[in-house]
Amino acid sequence: MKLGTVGLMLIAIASTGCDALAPGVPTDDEVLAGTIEGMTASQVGQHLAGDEEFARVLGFADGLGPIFVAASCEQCHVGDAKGHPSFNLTRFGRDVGDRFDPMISFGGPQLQHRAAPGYPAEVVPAEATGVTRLTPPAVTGLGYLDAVDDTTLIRLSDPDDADGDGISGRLALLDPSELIESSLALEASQSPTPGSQGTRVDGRFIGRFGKKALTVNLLHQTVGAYHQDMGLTTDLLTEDLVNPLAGARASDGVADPEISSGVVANVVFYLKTLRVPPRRNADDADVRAGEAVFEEIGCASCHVPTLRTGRSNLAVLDRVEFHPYTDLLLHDMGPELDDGYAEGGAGTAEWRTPPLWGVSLQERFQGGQAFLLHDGRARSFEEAIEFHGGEGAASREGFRALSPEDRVRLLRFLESL
Ligand code: HEC
Ligand code: HEC
Ligand SMILES: [Ca+2]
Ligand SMILES: [Ca+2]
Ligand SMILES: [Ca+2]
Repeated sequence: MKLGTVGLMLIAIASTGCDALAPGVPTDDEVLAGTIEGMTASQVGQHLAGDEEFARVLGFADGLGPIFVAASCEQCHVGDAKGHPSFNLTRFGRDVGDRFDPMISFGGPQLQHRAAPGYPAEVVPAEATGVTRLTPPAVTGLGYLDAVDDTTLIRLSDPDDADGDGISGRLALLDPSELIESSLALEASQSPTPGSQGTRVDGRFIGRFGKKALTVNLLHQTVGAYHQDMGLTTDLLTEDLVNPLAGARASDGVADPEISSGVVANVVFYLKTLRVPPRRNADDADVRAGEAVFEEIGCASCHVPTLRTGRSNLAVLDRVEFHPYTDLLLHDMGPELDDGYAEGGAGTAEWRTPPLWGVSLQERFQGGQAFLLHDGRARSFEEAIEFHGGEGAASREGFRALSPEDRVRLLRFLESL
């Protein structure tokens, strides 16, 4: 967990004297983790309780598995930051003409490549036509994104490109399921304005978290992570995940649910109340000029600089303006980023715009080298921009056409995020 990393560094400094402070030690505005300011003492208490669960390493006696990917949230989301590609999740499926088949009978769509002793782990079947690898995203600032009203997302979307700018952000529309409806109902029961989330569009629900916007809120995302990434059951997903190719349904012998609703609530609260990654040098002249370039060449059409939350039962998240640099919508990014894998409301080339806040703080947590885009394939901002095809192609052309000075300014701006 965050205190772990920073704490160890501080111990190292204390034992070697102040000279060690020079390089490598993050200052407060470089550390991602931390609480939103202005919370009550009891809210900070719940945040810390959730932090502990987020970091907790679970074992087979706790219900880990029988098949799983990692043993704690924090193993993938180290320091609440973007993770290293060695912790990528793998998902697969196949194109069967009229639709994309998630290959449930082969253990799809998500690969669990680890298993309890004596139990068979999964492998990607040869029949899969689409395989995608997903790098763990940072989890900071997500409470703000969770608190945005559906109506804001509906207003931002432009599926038919009515304004003719070549960009047609789409809502990720998810077919109703018991899991989605219970996740929405549970959250709505705590909200002052039930209905700010859970709007039905053509009978379907709006996805907002995950790289293809597969989940409707942080509760849905959290129970899904426990289940799919760790093999842990909860009140909302009560049946253990098994390898369908393992023959008879083996149980892990641990009573379900393995994770209590109290723990889930604390983890969700933790995610909701992680602060926004701090900016650096935001008032620098080049950085400001770079932000203007970012808008001029159309980056800001998808990486929307400013959003506002709706009503929230948490005062710190109630109707506040914030700067995520995302529209939370799906965009067709062209063949450049098409892994042949579709899920939820998103096609194979579609990805939800990732927030850019904190984007330049991540490499420290990824082993000193940045791994950008959904699978970590880009090692620099320039490389990431070069992969922008489809709806992103016009802004890529805009980037290529920049004068050397403006290009540097744009990069300075990204480095300030
Ligand atoms: C094996 C690695 C791994 C583990 C373990 C894991 N995650 Fe994740 N997490 C990911 C990846 C990869 C994604 C992107 C998934 C997607 O796009 O659907 C993700 C996505 C998320 C998101 C959505 C972020 C966003 O911006 O949309 C949240 C929130 C999250 N995880 C929380 C958790 C919590 C809470 C746990 C523990 C219960 C957990 N994760 C366990 C790898 C992991
Ligand atoms: C059409 C919408 C759109 C436009 C326009 C756009 N982006 Fe993106 N951007 C995305 C999407 C979607 C992704 C995620 C793609 C993926 O993960 O494969 C992304 C990813 C990125 C990333 C990597 C983020 C990360 O966490 O890995 C950076 C950096 C970035 N964009 C910067 C820019 C810049 C700079 C511009 C303008 C030159 C721009 N984008 C224009 C949609 C857009
Ligand atoms: Ca289990
Ligand atoms: Ca599986
Ligand atoms: Ca069990």
